[in-house]
Amino acid sequence: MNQRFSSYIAGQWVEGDGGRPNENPADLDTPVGQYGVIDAAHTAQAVDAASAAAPKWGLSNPQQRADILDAIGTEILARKQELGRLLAQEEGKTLAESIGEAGRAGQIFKFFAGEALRIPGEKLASTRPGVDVEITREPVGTVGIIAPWNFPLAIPAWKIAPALAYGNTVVFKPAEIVPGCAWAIAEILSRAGLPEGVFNMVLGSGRVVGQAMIEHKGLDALTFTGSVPTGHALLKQAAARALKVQMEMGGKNPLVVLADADLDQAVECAVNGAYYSTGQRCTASSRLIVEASVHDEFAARMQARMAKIRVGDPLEQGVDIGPAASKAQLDTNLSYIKAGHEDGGELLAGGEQVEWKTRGHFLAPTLFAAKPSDRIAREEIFGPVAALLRADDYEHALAMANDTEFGLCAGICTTSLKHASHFKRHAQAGMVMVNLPTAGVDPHVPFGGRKASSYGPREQGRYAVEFYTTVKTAYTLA
Ligand code: TXE
Repeated sequence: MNQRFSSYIAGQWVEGDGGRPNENPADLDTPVGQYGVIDAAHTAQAVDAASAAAPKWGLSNPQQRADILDAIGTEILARKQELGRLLAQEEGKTLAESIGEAGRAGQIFKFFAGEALRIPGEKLASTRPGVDVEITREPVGTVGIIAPWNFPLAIPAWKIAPALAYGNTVVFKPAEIVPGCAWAIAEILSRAGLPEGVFNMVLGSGRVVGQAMIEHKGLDALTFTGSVPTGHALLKQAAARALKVQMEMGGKNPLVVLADADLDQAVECAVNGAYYSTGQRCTASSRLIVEASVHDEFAARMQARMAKIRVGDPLEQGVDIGPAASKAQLDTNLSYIKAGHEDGGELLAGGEQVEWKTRGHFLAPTLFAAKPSDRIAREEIFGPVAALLRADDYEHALAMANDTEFGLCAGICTTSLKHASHFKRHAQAGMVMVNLPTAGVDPHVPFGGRKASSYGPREQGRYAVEFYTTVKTAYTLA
């Protein structure tokens, strides 16, 4: 395949400037396609088009919105193999994971098709005689979506679908290295019956296109998923102009393994959570906190299990882990492996690049026995590199789990109801997993974290209504 991916603005395809290669991180000599980037002026046109379409779309019949979203979901589900293949080639996730993600994107559109018909409201008696009070929800207006590369179908889906369901218009900016998936989504939406300007997709850099979007006065709200530094920079700009924002940023998620855990199950949770999707999940388990009495046994079982993990081309059968999504991400991973050694960690597995038939960003899944103060145990890496930490007992493990600037997800493997219940209550995270990998969530319930991981209302499920609508309180004297 060597396709050219372009932007979609006001119902038209806009080629943009230059043919930038869209790399396949598993085969650098065979790009997936090319894409053109647009400039600030084109971005402004996209926000103008979305603003112009917002009043009418905001008052559209919810059945119309439901039907459109349902049809989009149906098409994505019917084409999940093909879309999954594109995702695997462009981002490097294994084909099975990529098809799963495409399926999830389809389900999310279907979920929000239903939600379009269930926009909640309340009617209360007033404190004044004869007065009724109604609380209704209305669209925010024009929503800017800035998305990362690690879930190039699912994250756009969980932002675009609720935005449209609740009557907002959209300008969607994907990450630079995944234009193909963004184009595929836009292509499906372009045929779904949305009025002109309701959905726009803009390809280009964060610095030019992302900035032009945020600075445009027509934008009413911004939803962002990405790194902490970018998120915080955007938060300041949003605050300066009182823009409604929702931010999903990093994680440094702990998986606690207690002495009473089923160790085979704990190893599977750790391998899945730390290494699947090449560790490129904000919910990845990057700190494995193990009770001292089973620490060495757990380490040995991890080494044995990790020796069986196959790294390679995500399209090939039997491959468990694909490449890092980009050279920049691979370099980050390698720099943290160096930091792991420098800080005195003991390398238990991996630590080096992997040769494959094609040139790609392949890295062996890596495990260090580390200290809680080591950089690999404190900073988000976003690659297949995890730190194994020793805890004296449950209380110590819980304290270590919470000793982080992040608070997205926390997991525990235990057969103790007492410890599981205590952990669910005391883990300082937006999501908690018991005997499950920290990564892997349902699409119909809230997703998000605390502390530096998230800002603003939760995403997904019925809680998405908080961000994508604004509340109106109306008083009537009958
Ligand atoms: O993120 P960025 P990148 C972390 C992870 C990864 C690192 C870098 O640690 O290694 O971030 O990834 C847009 N104005 N996560 O560079 O820069 C950008 O174009 C407006 C964790 O991809 O935050 C892209 O669309 N927009 C995270 C989006 O922001 C700007 C998932 C994210 O890019 C912009 C992804 C600007 N000035 C990365 N600068 C998670 N935990 O889920 C950039 N962008």
